[in-house]
Amino acid sequence: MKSAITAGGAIFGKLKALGIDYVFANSGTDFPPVIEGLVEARRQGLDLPIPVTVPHEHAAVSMAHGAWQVTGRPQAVLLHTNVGLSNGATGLINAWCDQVPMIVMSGRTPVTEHTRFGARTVPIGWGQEMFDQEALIRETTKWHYELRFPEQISDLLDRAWAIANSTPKGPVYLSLPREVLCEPCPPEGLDRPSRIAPVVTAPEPAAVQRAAEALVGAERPLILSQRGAGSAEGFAALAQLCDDFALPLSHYWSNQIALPIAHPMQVGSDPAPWLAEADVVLVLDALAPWFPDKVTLRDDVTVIQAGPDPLFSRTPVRMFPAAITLSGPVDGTVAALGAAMRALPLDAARVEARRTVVAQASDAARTAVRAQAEAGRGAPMSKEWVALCLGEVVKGRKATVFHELGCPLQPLMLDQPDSYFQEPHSGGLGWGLPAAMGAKLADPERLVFATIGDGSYMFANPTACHQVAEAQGIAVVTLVLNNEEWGAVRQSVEGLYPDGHARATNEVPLTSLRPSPDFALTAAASRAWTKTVTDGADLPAALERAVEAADAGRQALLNIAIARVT
Ligand SMILES: Cc1ncc(C[n+]2csc(CCOP(=O)(O)OP(=O)(O)O)c2C)c(N)n1
Ligand SMILES: [Mg+2]
Repeated sequence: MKSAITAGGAIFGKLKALGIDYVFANSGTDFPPVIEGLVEARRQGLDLPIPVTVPHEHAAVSMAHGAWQVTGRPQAVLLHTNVGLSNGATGLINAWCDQVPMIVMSGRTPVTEHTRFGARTVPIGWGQEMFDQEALIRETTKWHYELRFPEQISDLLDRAWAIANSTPKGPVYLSLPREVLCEPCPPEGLDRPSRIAPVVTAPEPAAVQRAAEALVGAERPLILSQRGAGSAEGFAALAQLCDDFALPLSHYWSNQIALPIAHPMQVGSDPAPWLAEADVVLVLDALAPWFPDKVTLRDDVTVIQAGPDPLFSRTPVRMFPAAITLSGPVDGTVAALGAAMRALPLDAARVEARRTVVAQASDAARTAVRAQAEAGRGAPMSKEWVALCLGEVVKGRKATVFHELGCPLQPLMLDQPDSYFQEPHSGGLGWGLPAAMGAKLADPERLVFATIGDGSYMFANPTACHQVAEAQGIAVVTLVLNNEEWGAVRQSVEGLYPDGHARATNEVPLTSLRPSPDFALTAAASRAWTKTVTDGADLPAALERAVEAADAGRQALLNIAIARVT
């Protein structure tokens, strides 16, 4: 890059130099220097990220989220002033909760009323002004700032990128006043990667040693994992660790897998019976590792908490004990723990005895999961049956299943580290479909499914999503698990008031989504391949056809009739 360029375009060049492939954008009157600058940058022959027009901001942020999950490459989002940012704020709550790095920017309405180039030209210039626009996302970003001068672009984005990628990772935000975007930006620094290296933390060696001694000496150890093993290497290392030391692992409310579901040490989604007897519990990147209202641990239990932010310091109330705390990315911690544990003397007989017990329980749990899933094969069918069928279809393929009130984890029987992503524990619905789309866009060879409830599908702004999928050739397969209600809300009412008034009614108020729209028509409006499936017996064939459509490059949607759970 030799000559100055409009600041709005300079940002794109710098983002590419930082390794960003996509800018998910939803534009407005703050964008003229961005759009003009983008074309100027193209004409200068600069290497630029691909700008993707996304007609809803929640979808834009969620696409960046999903793209990062399958590639490990952070992406950027560019929104319109305060109004675009507030529409994207739920996506940021999700990215924050899941520790997903991304650079989010939004315009700032012009601060000048006349004379200066870029000053206010329409009434929204006044209407969108805020005293503190950053307040909208302050709690859900690691760093936030406003661009004051065009020559700051390179250095500020270096800093933003490095902070987003530091342990624990997370989103950052930069607001972009229109007058600054209109100014020429000097070329220095715009074409080089960040001069600032991200911080990667590692657990204290003494703490690793104590944790290793506790785990090797344990009679009844247990691992609870919610957010996977950190990387493919971490996944393999954790499987080896569980194998070598016969360590049972439970996927309690997990939104990624840490161990293949068929692994003999994978004991399912309910840790309660294991927790009650455990003498050492390794909590591996788990925000809410058990249900304190229902679970009583042994008095002499040693709880080890490990993860990028093992005490989840930005969560106000979280009192789970931590006798030993291991701070750092999960893969590094697993490697360090493994090395320390293998250096210690081992009671091999005890490990082998435990292996037999755990493997039997693991096997029995899988058999029960399968039987329950098969029993849900009717018309309408269960979510578990859909999961079982989907698991068969993806076997042997490079595939990822996104879940938002969708296919439950256990019957899917997945075995790859990046094969499953569930909505973050923040639960800002509308994430599943666009996250799956972001993943498919960033890794088109991958077979990608969005398995989502009918409520979640509507939260996703489906018309916007299908429009983007068609425009960008994103051949994602959407499975709408349609029970014609917000089942989770109804079940929550019935859980809190099991003998209550609401439960006694035929239709619990504020939870019904009847009459259900014909979602196949919503997707067909953007020329998706679609089918409605009402009988479980027809599902395997329908899934095969949907996958064929996706393999041929066309988005597909199955609207699947799901039985209400009582
Ligand atoms: C943005 C947002 N609004 C509301 C909620 C509250 N909520 C949690 S689960 C749920 C219902 C989900 O319905 P659906 O996707 O159809 O799944 P189901 O429970 O019926 O299987 C709602 C509304 C939320 N989590 N996020
Ligand atoms: Mg539903």
